[in-house]
Formats: sequence, structure tokens, C-alpha cells
Amino acid sequence: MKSRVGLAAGVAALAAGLLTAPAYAAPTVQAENRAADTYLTSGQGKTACPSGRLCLYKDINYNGGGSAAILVTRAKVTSLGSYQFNDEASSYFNNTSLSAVLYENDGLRGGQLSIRSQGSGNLGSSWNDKVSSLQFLS
Ligand SMILES: [Ca+2]
Repeated sequence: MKSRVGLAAGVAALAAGLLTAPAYAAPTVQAENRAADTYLTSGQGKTACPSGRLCLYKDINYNGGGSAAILVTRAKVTSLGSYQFNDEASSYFNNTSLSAVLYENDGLRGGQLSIRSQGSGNLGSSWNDKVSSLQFLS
């Protein structure tokens, strides 16, 4: 009798685990979705940045050393950490018609770096791996 109770409990626990597994397996990084305002992809070069988007590249020279992560956006991002891109950006290309501001901290706080429309380049030693949020200026 005792062993049967144990088995039942085990089966119940297993079933509960199976039922909850999809929730734990859900990715924290938004899958690439080119219709989304913001998404993470990978690639290299300024040509990897779609028109109408601002791109933050993980490495300098637009991932010049090889394909690497690119954060692509056309909207305010209050926490790049939501895209596993906090303090990661090393170069940028603002392929939009709007100016943008990059911020040192989450929530559009801390130091600010203004990026003009069509501006691009490396973030430099003072901004390398520091950007945590951003917004566009209308
Ligand atoms: Ca930061």
C-alpha cells in the first residue's frame, strides 16, 4: 500500500512537471520576428540593419570580426536586458529618419549619447558595453 501511494505521488509529480515544462522552456529572448518593434538577430555589416531601424552591434565595426548579435529596433527600449543585450553594444547604425538617444542605465536614465539620423560608428571606450536603454526623438 505504501509503495502504491509513492508511485501515485511520483506519477502526479511527473505529470505536473510535464504540464509546467513549457512555461520554463519559454525563451527569455524574443525570437527573431522582423515585424516586431524590437528583436535580436545576428549578422555583420551595416547592410544587416534594415531601413527604418536602429541597430546595436555586439562588436565593433558592425560586428566586423564575424557574425554576432545585433539588436534591431524602431521603438523605445527601456531595458535592453529584456533582449539579453544589456551592456553589450559596441557599434551602432541608426538607419532611421529620427535622432535617437542611448542611455547608460535602464529606464532611460544615466549618461546619454545622442545619435543622429543615419549616424553610425563605434561606441568608443567611454560607451563600449554600457548602453542599457534607448529612445527615439520625434
Ligand atoms: Ca549600462
